[in-house]
Formats: sequence, structure tokens, C-alpha cells
Amino acid sequence: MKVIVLGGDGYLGWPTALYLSKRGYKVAVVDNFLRRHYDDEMGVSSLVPIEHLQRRIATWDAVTGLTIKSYVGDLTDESFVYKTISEFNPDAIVHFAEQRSAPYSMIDRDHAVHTQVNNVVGTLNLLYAIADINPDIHLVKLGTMGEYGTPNIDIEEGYIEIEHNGRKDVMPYPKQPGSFYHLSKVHDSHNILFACRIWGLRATDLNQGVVYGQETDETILHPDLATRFDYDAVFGTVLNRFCVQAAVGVPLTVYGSGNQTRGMLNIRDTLACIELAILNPAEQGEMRVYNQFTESFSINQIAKMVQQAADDKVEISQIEDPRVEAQEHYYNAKHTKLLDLGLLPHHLSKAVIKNIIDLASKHSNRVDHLAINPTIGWKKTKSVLMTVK
Ligand code: NAD
Ligand code: USQ
Repeated sequence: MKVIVLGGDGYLGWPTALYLSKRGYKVAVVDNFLRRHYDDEMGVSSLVPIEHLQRRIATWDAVTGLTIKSYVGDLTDESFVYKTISEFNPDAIVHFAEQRSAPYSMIDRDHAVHTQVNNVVGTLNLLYAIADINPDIHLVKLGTMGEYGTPNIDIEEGYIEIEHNGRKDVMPYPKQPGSFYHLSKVHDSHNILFACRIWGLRATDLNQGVVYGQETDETILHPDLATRFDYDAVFGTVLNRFCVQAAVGVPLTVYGSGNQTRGMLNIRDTLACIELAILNPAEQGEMRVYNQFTESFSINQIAKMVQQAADDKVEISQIEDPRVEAQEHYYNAKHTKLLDLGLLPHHLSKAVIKNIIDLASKHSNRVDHLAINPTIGWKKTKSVLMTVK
């Protein structure tokens, strides 16, 4: 089976490409290196050194004898998208290629617009290209659990049966996302559902939780195969950040009450979920939605687990929440569909956290302490409003 991995130079896209290649899929990766550009813009870099894409691919070939094809280009460039899909002629396309940081999207108007144009236009180009070139291609699209927000009712997997004035229907689950980035995923979901309905495309929207970890069975085969590991306040995600903070002995940055609860999963489970989605394609005309996470934790629980894994050698500090998000909320999100397809989750444990802390310790000389504390707030300040006037 032929699979294109869009965003194949990123944190999750690169290990996914290796995982699929190892399992016999013919794989091509697509990337425009936007993520590497954000590093330069923000003055940060991956904690674990990463090689350039061509070197990664050459090393993979040298280590395993397997070939990964690469296409360098931008999904917002429609001729590039059409050319790539026509040439590689995939059975499935896994779409990771978006601006994925909530804080980055909240920096200012420019960054919000960039995020939504990059993500929504890229996905729209892709939908048109699939419809025009081969509507049978299965699109596996990375969405986010953050599309749902934190409603005061159970979160279903994509759709909910609603009874209103005596009539019933199954409808897309209501969305209350918490950043312009998360909103871009909601817009994508609507566009994908529409394309499935009117053109008969087949798609799986994977509403993924927060991913943690860095090593996979394939990336550990050679240092050149490492994937990125972000710990800064803009691109770093919470558990990975706490592990780096523990490794360098700075207090864990719990935002606000710490009672915010999120669905989470090990990076190895991301790869397994993607393959399960590919192996069990959606029907023609169907946009399937899976909630892709394995466990949920409050931020306080995560901080406590990291503290314990660090043998209580790190403090937990509650700092003002830079975001506008519910501090106390109900959270019960369903996530059975991937388990039904055979997912065997890697659960979070002290040993898993210790491994991530050890990895961070190995690279602790690369930690920029100035990058740890959050500097981007969700609220508009008076000075910004005055400048606009
Ligand atoms: P990442 O930023 O490391 O990787 C995304 C890759 O896509 C980058 O290499 C980037 O250069 C590329 N890209 C972005 N826009 C592009 C464009 N217009 N054309 C071509 N390439 C482009 O992000 P990640 O952490 O690997 O996340 C991958 C996907 O999974 C994202 O869509 C993200 O929203 C989703 N996701 C991530 C997490 C997480 O915890 N990391 C959780 C839930 C969902
Ligand atoms: N948080 C802290 N301290 C920190 C960092 C984060 O308390 O140092 C809190 C945040 O306030 C938030 C929660 O941890 O309540 C999660 O924040 P995060 O930065 O780990 O994750 P988020 O911004 O939600 O985004 C990440 C990925 C994004 C993906 C999303 C999945 O960057 O691409 O879509 O996780 S989800 O959270 O399910 O929407």
C-alpha cells in the first residue's frame, strides 16, 4: 500500500513515516520545513538534535535498506499538491502538516491569520486534489481533542444524537475550541465532512490528545533518525515540558489551578493509531471521527507524577495561567473506537516518565532556560488595543 505522510519532517510525521516504511508500506513524505522556520522565528530549537530531512532519509536507507521518497513543498501551493498526489498515486494520505501550536496562534493577528490560512487552505487544496485525482484515496487527518473544548456533558467520538422538540438526529458534536489554532482544526473538520458528503470522499478525522515521549522503535535505530523534542513555552507540550524542567531542576510550570484535564497518549500509540486507521479505511462518503488518546489526567496529576519520577527533587509551582481556559470542569471523553480496532495502549507510568527525564538529562546542556516560562497571553492588552486605534 502506498502512503503519503504530509508533515513528514515533524515531531509525529517523521516517526510515522519510519513506522509505516518498516511495516512494508511504500512511503513518501511531504514537508516545507515551516516548523524549522518557527524555531528560527522564536529563537528556540529541538532539545534532541535533529538532522535535515535528506540526511534522515539517507540514514534510514543505510540502516534498513528501505526507501522513503520526499517531496519538498507547501500544501497551500495547489499545483505542488496536485503534482505530488498525481505522481506518487497513494492509497492513503496521512495529514500532519499544519501549524500546531495554540500559543503561536495567539501571538497576534498575523500569527492567527497565518495559522488559519496555512491549515485551512492546505487542507482544502488537499480535498480538491483528492476529489479531482482519485476520490478513492483515504484521507487520515490529524484533528485534536481540543476541538471539543470542555463541555459539561460527556464528549462523544465526533457525533452526538440530539433530540429536539420531539425529533432526533445524529449531528457533529458541538465544538468550543480554546485557541485560533484549535479553531483551525474545527474549520478543517467542517470542510472535510462537506467534501465527504458532496464528493463522496473517504476520511478519518483523528481527534488526538496531547502526545508525550520522543523515542520509537525506529527512531532509536540511529541518532540521525531522532525526531524533534520541544520543551519551550510555545511548541513544547505539557508532559514533555515537565520532564525537561525536572531534568534541569526548575519548578514545574502548572498554569492556573492545574485542574484542567486533558486526554493524553504516548508517541508510540500515535503511530499504532495511524496504522489502524489506514488498515480500516472509512467508507466512501464517510467522515469517521476517532478520539485518539488513551488516558486523561489533570495537569496537577501530571506534575505530581513527574515530581515522583524525579524522586521528589523538583518543586511544583503554580503560575498565572497565560491562557483563557476553564480551571474547573467536567471531563469524560469517549475513546473506544481505536481500542475496538485493536489498539494496545502504552500507559503512562513512573518508568515511562523516568525515561523521558533521562533523555532530557542527556541533552540538558541544550536547554535554554529563557524559553521555559510562557510569554504569550490569550488576553488582549490595553496597549495592543490602543495601537489598533
Ligand atoms: P510539527 O509542527 O512537529 O509537524 C508538522 C509538520 O508539518 C512540520 O514539519 C511542518 O514543517 C509541516 N508543515 C506545516 N505546514 C505545512 C505546509 N503548509 N506545507 C507542508 N508542510 C507543512 O507538529 P506535530 O507535533 O508533529 O503534529 C502533527 C499534527 O498532529 C498536527 O496537525 C497537530 O495539530 C496534530 N496533533 C499534535 C499533537 C501533539 O501533541 N504534538 C496532539 C494532537 C494533534
Ligand atoms: N499547561 C500547563 N503548563 C505548561 C504547559 C501547559 O499547565 O507548562 C497546560 C495548559 O494550560 C493546558 C494543558 O496544559 O491546559 C495542555 O497544554 P499543551 O501546551 O500541552 O497542549 P495544547 O496547547 O492543548 O496543544 C497540544 C498540541 C496541539 C494538540 C493539542 C491536543 O500542541 O497540536 O492539538 O495538544 S489537545 O490538548 O487535546 O487539544
